[in-house]
Order: sequence, then C-alpha cells, then structure tokens
Amino acid sequence: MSYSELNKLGWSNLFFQQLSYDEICDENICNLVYRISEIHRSRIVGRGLAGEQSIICGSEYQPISQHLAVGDWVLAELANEHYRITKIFTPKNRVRRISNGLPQVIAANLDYLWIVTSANEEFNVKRLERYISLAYEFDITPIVVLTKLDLCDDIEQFTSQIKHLDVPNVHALSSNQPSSLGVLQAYLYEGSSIALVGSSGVGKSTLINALFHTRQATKEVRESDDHGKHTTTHRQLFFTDGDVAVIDTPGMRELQLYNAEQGIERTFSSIIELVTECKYSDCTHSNEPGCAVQAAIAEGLISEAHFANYLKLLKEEESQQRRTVGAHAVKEHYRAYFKKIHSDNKEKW
Ligand SMILES: Nc1nc2c(ncn2[C@@H]2O[C@H](COP(=O)(O)OP(=O)(O)OP(=O)(O)O)[C@@H](O)[C@H]2O)c(=O)[nH]1
Ligand SMILES: [Zn+2]
Repeated sequence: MSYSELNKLGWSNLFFQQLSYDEICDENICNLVYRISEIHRSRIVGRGLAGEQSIICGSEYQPISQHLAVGDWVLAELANEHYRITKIFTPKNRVRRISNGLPQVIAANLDYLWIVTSANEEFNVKRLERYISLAYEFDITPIVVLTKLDLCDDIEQFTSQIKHLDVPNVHALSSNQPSSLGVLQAYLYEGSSIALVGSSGVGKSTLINALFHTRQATKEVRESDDHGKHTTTHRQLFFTDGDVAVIDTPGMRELQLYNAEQGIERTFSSIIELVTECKYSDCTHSNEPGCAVQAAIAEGLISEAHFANYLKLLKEEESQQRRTVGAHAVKEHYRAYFKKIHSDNKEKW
C-alpha cells in the first residue's frame, strides 16, 4: 500500500505537496487519506486505500456544505475508535453555487464536466453555453455529449448549431448502442474524475449505467439519520471498476452561474474581442453608432442569439452578486470589469 495506489482514486502531487514533513515521514499516513464520496449532515464517507470509511466532521468544519464537497481529499485521525477530519486538502477546483444566499460547494477535484443534452427538442444552445461558462469558471474541461442519436434522423441540424462553441469535443451517441460509446473511452482512464450535468430526462443515468454496467448512480440509499428518521440520499460519488470517479449529485443538476465572469469571457471570447473595437468605451452594444458588435451581427459574423445569451448570462451573474454583496458594490465592480476588458483587449492588439 502506498501513495501510488491512491492515484487510482484521483490522488496527485498537488495533494502530496500539502503534507507536512512529519506527515510524509509517517508510514501510516497514506492509510488516513480519504476522498469524499458521500456527505451527510454530521458525517461524511470517504474512500481510502482500505475501502470506505465513515468520518466525523468537527465543529470547525460545520456547516459541512460550506467547507467540503464530494471529490475533496481529507486527512483523518483515529481517536476513540472514530475517524475525524484533521485537514482538508486544497482542491484542484471546486464547483460552487448559491443556496439560500450562501455559497455552497457541491463537487471538487473534477477533470471533466460532461454536459449532457439530447438530440431532440430538449437541445438548447443557450443552456449549453451556460454550462460551458460554468466549466471554464471552475477550471474543468467541458465535453458536450449529445444523447439519443438513435432517435435522430439529422444530427447535423444540432451539431451545426454548436460549431462555434469553445469546447474540445462534442460526441453524439446512443446509450442503447454500446458501439457508439467508445468515443468516451478517452476520458475513462484510471484516476480521472467526471461529473455530469444536464436537464432531467436527457439520459445521464442511462449513460452512466450503459458505460459502467452499474445502477449505482441512480440507486437510492435508505439510511437512518442521527434522529433515527429515515432519509433518502443519493450515493454521490462512485468509483467504476476501471477506477474512474463519477460524480452525479442533485446539486450538480441544479447549477446556476456564480462568480462566473471568467468562464463567460472564455465562452464568448469572439464577442469580447469585438467590444474593444466599438467607437465608445462605454458602448452598451444596443444602438450606438460605431458599435462593432452590432456590425458583426449585421454581417452575420456572430449570431444575435449568441450575443443575447452573453448579455443574459452577464445579467444573471450580476443579479446573483447583487444578492450576495449588495447593489452598490456590484455597480462598482462592473464599472471596473468593463473598463478592464476594454483596456486588456487594447493591449492585445
Ligand atoms: N432511445 C434512447 N433513449 C434514451 C437514451 N438515453 C436515455 N434514454 C431514455 O430517456 C429517458 C430518460 O433517461 P434518464 O437516464 O433517466 O435521464 P436523466 O438525465 O438521468 O434524468 P434525471 O435523472 O431526471 O436527471 C429514459 O426513458 C431512457 O431510457 C438513448 O440514447 N436513446
Ligand atoms: Zn458596441
């Protein structure tokens, strides 16, 4: 048993470097390192070298949802026959959202965000752009997965609408045709971590079950909580036989943008580049003379819908921030933000 065995669970040098000298010298320490797979009100379940372990969260880590999420790595100590968290490793990335006005972490240490959509009336470019912005904001590689290819006569009508998107790959497949799933093998290497997002009914669970021959992702677990009541919880992170961590939590399914300016910029980079060419630095790109964005729309270089969604996402982001930090701070923030885009772009040219 050693650290290299932990790599199968997604461990890397990033976490090893966070161990102190004394911890590294302790031969037993790698047996006390866990990756969080389930989160409950007062305890968590982690996966370590010896399998799953129930771990207690002390008051310093409460409320749990603000401190750690499935996918996080923790160090635990054994005291009085209980495992207790002593350290949370700084993650590679963390997906956050707002819940009741408070930031909440819902998943950590992800490599890929599979953005699942189906090749039918559910398909919505704006929704895809929103998810792609999120992925970039949290520093996760977005991959678009178009399901239900078997029910679609003309896949080109969908793929042609997303050619402009800044994603490494778009895959079209059918979960009921195993041969079509081979394209996803590239992401299923030992130690990789994948989360799925997408609307209800697009086929996320079906895809997981078809790929991994499991029903774990949809299986509901009944368990007794601290008060003896029965609660129904999802198993939130599971490892496949090939040692891929799959995260499929309800929280991921309800994501909204939060502090996602950089992700939006990356997703809409073609628009951001145009903004600097507008005649006026405070151009709102609606009806000003000399607006480069409107000119590009008129020439068909960018679609009106793409631009409208950019504005919509920015607005959503703005209202989220207003709720958390107050209107005045947001106004100041955006004034500085647009000024910065303008001057950054000017420097580039
Ligand atoms: N024909 C066809 N049907 C599919 C495919 N993928 C999923 N389905 C069907 O679509 C329906 C919804 O699939 P789910 O896997 O439950 O969708 P989901 O995204 O997990 O939905 P939620 O759990 O509500 O978020 C089911 O009836 C599946 O059998 C596919 O590739 N082809
Ligand atoms: Zn303009």
